[in-house]
Amino acid sequence: MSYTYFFFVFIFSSVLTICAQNHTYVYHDCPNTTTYASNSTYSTNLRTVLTSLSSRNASYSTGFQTAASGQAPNRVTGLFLCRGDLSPEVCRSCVAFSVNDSLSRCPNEREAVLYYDECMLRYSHRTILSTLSRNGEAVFRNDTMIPSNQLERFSNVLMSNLTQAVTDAVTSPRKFGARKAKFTASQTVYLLVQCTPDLTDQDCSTCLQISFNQLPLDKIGGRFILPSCNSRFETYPFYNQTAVKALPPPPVSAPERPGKGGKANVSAVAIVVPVIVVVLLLIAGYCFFAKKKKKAYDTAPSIDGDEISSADSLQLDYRMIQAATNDFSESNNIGRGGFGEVYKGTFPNGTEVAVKRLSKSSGQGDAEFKNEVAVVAKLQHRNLARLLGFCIEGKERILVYEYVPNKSLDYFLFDPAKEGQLDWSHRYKIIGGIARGIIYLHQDSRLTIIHRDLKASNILLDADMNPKVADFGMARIFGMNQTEESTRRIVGTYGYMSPEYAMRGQYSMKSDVYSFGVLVLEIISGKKNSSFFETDGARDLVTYAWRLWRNQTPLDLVAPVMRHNCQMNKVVRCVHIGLLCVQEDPADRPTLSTIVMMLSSNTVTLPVPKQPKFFAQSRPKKDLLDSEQSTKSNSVPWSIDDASITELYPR
Ligand SMILES: *[C@@H]1O[C@H](CO)[C@@H](O)[C@H](O)[C@H]1NC(C)=O
Ligand SMILES: *[C@@H]1O[C@H](CO)[C@@H](O)[C@H](O)[C@H]1NC(C)=O
Ligand SMILES: *[C@@H]1O[C@H](CO)[C@@H](O)[C@H](O)[C@H]1NC(C)=O
Ligand SMILES: *[C@@H]1O[C@H](CO)[C@@H](O)[C@H](O)[C@H]1NC(C)=O
Ligand SMILES: *[C@@H]1O[C@H](CO)[C@@H](O)[C@H](O)[C@H]1NC(C)=O
Ligand SMILES: *[C@@H]1O[C@H](CO)[C@@H](O)[C@H](O)[C@H]1NC(C)=O
Ligand SMILES: *[C@@H]1O[C@H](CO)[C@@H](O)[C@H](O)[C@H]1NC(C)=O
Ligand SMILES: CC(=O)N[C@H]1CO[C@H](CO)[C@@H](O)[C@@H]1O
Repeated sequence: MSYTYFFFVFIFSSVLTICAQNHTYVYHDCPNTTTYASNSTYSTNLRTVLTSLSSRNASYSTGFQTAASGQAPNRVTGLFLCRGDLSPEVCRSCVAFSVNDSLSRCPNEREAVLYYDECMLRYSHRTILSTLSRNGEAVFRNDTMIPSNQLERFSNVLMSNLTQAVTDAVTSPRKFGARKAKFTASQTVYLLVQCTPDLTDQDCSTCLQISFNQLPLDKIGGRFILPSCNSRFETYPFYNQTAVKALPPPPVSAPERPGKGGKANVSAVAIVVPVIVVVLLLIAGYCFFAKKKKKAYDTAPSIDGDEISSADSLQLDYRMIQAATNDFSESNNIGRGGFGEVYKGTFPNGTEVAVKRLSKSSGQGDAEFKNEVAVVAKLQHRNLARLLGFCIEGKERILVYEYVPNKSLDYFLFDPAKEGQLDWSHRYKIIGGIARGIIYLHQDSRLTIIHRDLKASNILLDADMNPKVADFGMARIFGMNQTEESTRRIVGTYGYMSPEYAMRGQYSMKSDVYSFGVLVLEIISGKKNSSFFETDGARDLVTYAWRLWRNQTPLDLVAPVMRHNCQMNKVVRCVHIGLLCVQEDPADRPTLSTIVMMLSSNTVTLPVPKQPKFFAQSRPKKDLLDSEQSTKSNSVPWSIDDASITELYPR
């Protein structure tokens, strides 16, 4: 043994350590609900598992390794999975990095999953092998949209090639598939799917279906990660294409052979030293090269931490909410919505929230409730009120939203003392913002959420009077069937409901368009559709607006408070759009993306509106969840020129 050997090993490992930096962290999940004590058996077992996973003999060449230690209840099972295209060296370096990283990110949690661009590390006290798991899943999207003229081609190419990649993965020993596909002459999309190889083909396939169904196919990049599988696509090469072509890779012998210094002696220094120099140069070159290359394919999307949401991380403590709302005190009550009372809450760190205490039982179990909340919490858009978390305490269910300071649109619009605060530019901005929020619900989120209860009191205004649509996704949270296009449970508010929804329970994106149309007319006129005082023989705002339109005096609709201070051509265009939205036949109503186009361009020619239809109801009624009988028997369809109904009721 010579000092040369130690010198060599020292230098070599320091270089390797430098090389081992920079594995791109993506996300981790380690619920602090189950923890271990630092001196416990569990802690010892976990160390054993982590040491074994990062030991020299773990199988970095297959990219997957499991390890277990101890007896239940202190048994620890762990595993790592490296991205299928990586060399054993990169895999090993990522695993070493993640093991080290786990100690600081998840210092005493019994189970954890940590994701990096190059690998995933996972451990648990449960049986995790050969089991499809969704605990700790997350979605990431690039904010940049695919241009709409390429959207169809893009999603078709992506979908068909993803399906093919899933088949490749399921049938391959490494459970890995990667492809690239051109979607225009010059643009290519790269996609990758992978399961942990312990899954059965069936589970792998199921998991990847879950994963790729959540991918945002209208964005230029995205990924969906689960402990059992993941999928990702980008419009730049983020994996090593050469390596993918060469799969399955030949088993590679353990790296770091040069340290065979056992036989070295002083006389060998003359040979060893130049070798060291050469090797160091090679390593340095490799590091340099690898870093450069990394730039080429690893300009990974900067992951927006805000996009992460998983059911567990959203669950809040009941006592904390009680404290924040002063035990739901009357003075904290800031309103009541269709689904319960809303309270203002303030957490100890000063964060203000709106706490909605659900009044109606949701008819589904805790697990489904949690899942749906997690889904709805993932819907994030500038023009949507953000769902921050939830709480379950016995039968009580609570939703926690971001607090929006300026109350809701109705509070300004219909109050003579406040309507002056909304000038034309505010109102125009609000109309556009609502439309963009709903487009996101309808198409951009990949979920197709139909709001079903759009109304002025569901449009919150932030400090700059930007609108935020609230109360979306409630049908999901309440466990209503999302696939049926017709429902017996009507959630909605008279005055805003489309005729086909109010009468037959048929809803579609076009029923939201109808409600949007009513909102636009309300925003321009400052009058409430459902408590409209008879003007010129019209009994509701929709009819009134139509009469003015027919008489070619649409500007008479404009709220007096801003009549002398608005852009007339835009106002007329908005009235026109509003009337197109409230057409009786859903097919005659434009989609929201068309509406946004109509709003933003003065050159798009709008169709001529026909006489709209408004549906009035013969008995005062608030929100209608669970009131199917009353909607069927007590309400009558009402054509606007039908004089048989003489009264209208406020909602
Ligand atoms: C879990 O973490 C949250 C936030 O970091 C903290 O407020 C809560 O007290 C923790 N719970 C436990 C049981 O440690
Ligand atoms: C671990 O246990 C030893 C004795 O068993 C004790 O002295 C030490 O303080 C413990 N350390 C921690 C961090 O609890
Ligand atoms: C590595 O080898 C040691 C000794 O042969 C063995 O105890 C350990 O379980 C091995 N680790 C793995 C991950 O195979
Ligand atoms: C392990 O993590 C600590 C910080 O948590 C860091 O200082 C150290 O360099 C890391 N070691 C390796 C080998 O990455
Ligand atoms: C994949 O993408 C290409 C375009 O590059 C397309 O022609 C092909 O149909 C897609 N589907 C499959 C299964 O390869
Ligand atoms: C890509 O893979 C090939 C073949 O495995 C390898 O020679 C090359 O170094 C890899 N490139 C990078 C940047 O890792
Ligand atoms: C989106 O993708 C582009 C290019 O593909 C990349 O430069 C950017 O960092 C990505 N942004 C996010 C937020 O992922
Ligand atoms: C993203 C990242 O972790 N970058 C680090 C890569 O490593 C160098 C040093 O090796 C750091 O300075 C960077 O911050």
